[in-house]
Amino acid sequence: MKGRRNIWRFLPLSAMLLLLAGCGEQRLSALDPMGPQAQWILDNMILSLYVMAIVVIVVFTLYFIAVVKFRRKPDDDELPEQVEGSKVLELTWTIIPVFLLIILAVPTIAGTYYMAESAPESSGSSGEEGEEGEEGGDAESAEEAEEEGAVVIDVTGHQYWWQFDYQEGFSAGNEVYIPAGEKVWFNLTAEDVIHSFWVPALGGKMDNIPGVDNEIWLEADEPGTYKGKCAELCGPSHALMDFKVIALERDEYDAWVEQMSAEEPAEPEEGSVAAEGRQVFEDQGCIGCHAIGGPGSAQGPALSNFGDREKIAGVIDYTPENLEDWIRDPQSFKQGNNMQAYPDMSDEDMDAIVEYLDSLNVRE
Ligand code: HEC
Ligand SMILES: [Cu+2]
Repeated sequence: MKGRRNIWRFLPLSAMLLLLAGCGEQRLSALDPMGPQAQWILDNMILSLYVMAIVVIVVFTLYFIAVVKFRRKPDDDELPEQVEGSKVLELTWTIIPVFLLIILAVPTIAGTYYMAESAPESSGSSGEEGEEGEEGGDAESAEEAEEEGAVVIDVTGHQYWWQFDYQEGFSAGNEVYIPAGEKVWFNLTAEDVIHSFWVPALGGKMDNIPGVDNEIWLEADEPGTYKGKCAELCGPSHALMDFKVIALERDEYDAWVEQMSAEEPAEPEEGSVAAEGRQVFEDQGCIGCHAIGGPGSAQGPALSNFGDREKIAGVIDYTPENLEDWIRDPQSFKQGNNMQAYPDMSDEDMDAIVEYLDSLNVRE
């Protein structure tokens, strides 16, 4: 059974795998699930594939039998017997699809509830405390999840970056850290237009809608990096609105949170190039859009741990040259993004700023 399953997995997908072959260890495939929700989605896809395959095989077999058996033969010159209607046939092709639909519906509905599960032990409470704010039941269930010790992260979609606000009061841009092996809850909303939060290897997608609070949970079986995408066309750089989910062992995650929520983010050593960069960062107004330490802002991604980033702005390889090019001309990388350009910054200031940003690391 297992072996056969693998064939089903690979046959229709070989073309897709070829397309993805250049991507390396990106973990961007819904066909290679790394968490329980993604596993459920794949299992259901395979089940539907079986059902559809059976229908196709049966229908086409009957069709070809009919074509061959009842074709006109050389000495046929009379009309065959003309029949109209058949109760048996009508019943058969009504009842069989009903069974097939039940086979699909039962797991689909069960799975929908499984995925829509809002939080541990949240059932039945939405009536009483729902008055507090406009958020209604979702925010409340997330609160309860937090009480249970579950990690709850607020996710805001912006053209074209992701803001991740943690309950501990700090913010992370474009790369979200979670503990592996447990359900993590994401409260989804958007600042400007509709975006959609999708980490194919971990689970389903859910829209980020301005003024609406959506909720989704994801779980990563193992520590690792999982690529995420915006899955709702949101403007010219929609396709570049990538992010990463970085799952850590629980103790590493706790250490990371502790670092990120430090009262005072570590200041660069006095007199160093990085300290100079810190000054330029303030003088040039970068600080107005980019938080370093503490809560984030809607103007631009928090850069508190920028030195740990694997990518710049979600899509550009992290190198000093690319960082400089980004600061000088962000539009050349992501058309229509909202960062101010600094084409005329002196090389000295630029080097200092690049050094400073690179010094902002929280992980060893
Ligand atoms: C008007 C607000 C604004 C100002 C001022 C600004 N930025 Fe940005 N910056 C943004 C926005 C918005 C993005 C996200 C762009 C995107 O990906 O769509 C961004 C992205 C970035 C990124 C990539 C972040 C990531 O998560 O990978 C870096 C690095 C950066 N800015 C550095 C700077 C520096 C250095 C300055 C000052 C010289 C600066 N920014 C000034 C708005 C601003
Ligand atoms: Cu988007």
